[in-house]
Amino acid sequence: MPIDAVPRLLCVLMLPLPALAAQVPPDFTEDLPAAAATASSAPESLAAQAAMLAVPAGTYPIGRDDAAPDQRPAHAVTLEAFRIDRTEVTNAAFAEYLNALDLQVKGPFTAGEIPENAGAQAILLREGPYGTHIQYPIIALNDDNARIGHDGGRFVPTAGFADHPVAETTWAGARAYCAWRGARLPTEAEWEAAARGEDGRHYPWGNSPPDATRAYVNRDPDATAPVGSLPAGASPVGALDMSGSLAEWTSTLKRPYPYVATDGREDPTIAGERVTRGGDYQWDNRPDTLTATHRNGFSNEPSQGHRQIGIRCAAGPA
Ligand SMILES: [Ca+2]
Ligand SMILES: [Ca+2]
Repeated sequence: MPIDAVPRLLCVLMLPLPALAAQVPPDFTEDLPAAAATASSAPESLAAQAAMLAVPAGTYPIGRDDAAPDQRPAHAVTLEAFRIDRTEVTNAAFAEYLNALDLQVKGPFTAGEIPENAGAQAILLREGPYGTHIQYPIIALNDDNARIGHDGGRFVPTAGFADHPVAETTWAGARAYCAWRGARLPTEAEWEAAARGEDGRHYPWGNSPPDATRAYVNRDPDATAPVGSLPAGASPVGALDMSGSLAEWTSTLKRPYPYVATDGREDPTIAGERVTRGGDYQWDNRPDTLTATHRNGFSNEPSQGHRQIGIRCAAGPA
């Protein structure tokens, strides 16, 4: 059983515990002003923004009747045109955002080891024990699976991981990163449309089962790969790693289908589980967890960073 599934199980068995995900997400875009991204301060983030892929307006198939109950019923959702990132957000790009925040944090420290005397604002970079809700950071740089440290007064990716996907961001941290870049998180319907297109395929690349050329999966806990390394896994719009590598935060609260954008599930001020999509490199090693419709990720703690969850931003038309 995945480690992150254990607290969810305990919560069911050992009431009363604080309800999981009961915390209203902070709005870091309001609370923490960030310097505007410029070509010199944020080259990776601006390049990702410029490379976003267009997804046409249309009516897209969402869900499946022949899959897990939370994917039923199959239905159609009409979407406005939007754009989505070609790849997952990298450690280098996310470090640019942390630097733009000008946090008063004392380094140096390496990823996973924030010292106690790092300063009051280090609380924004430190998660507490799973399920305790003692704080809601931007990213959990105190987790062993984070890949961003601090050196020379700046946040820097761990050597060798600059172009790997950023993990350990909380839901609100992921949302704030995209907003800083001039984007947002995709809704889960947008994510599925970008991954699946209009033909109702099961996987981003079609209907054949996952293999090592299409989905980066079945790996050790620290074995992420550079983003976009499997071109054969591209979705109909050209998005890479939608299945595998890291699972990806969406803007959407986990609620039963059909997907209705106006029923409150897109309200960022409501506490609760936020859907992650796409399966991840570590836990989701079965074909049914790697489909473009799978929505049962280990994302019931949006206030925590997770080693297996990353970010892909969306935006309106260019
Ligand atoms: Ca992914
Ligand atoms: Ca964590």
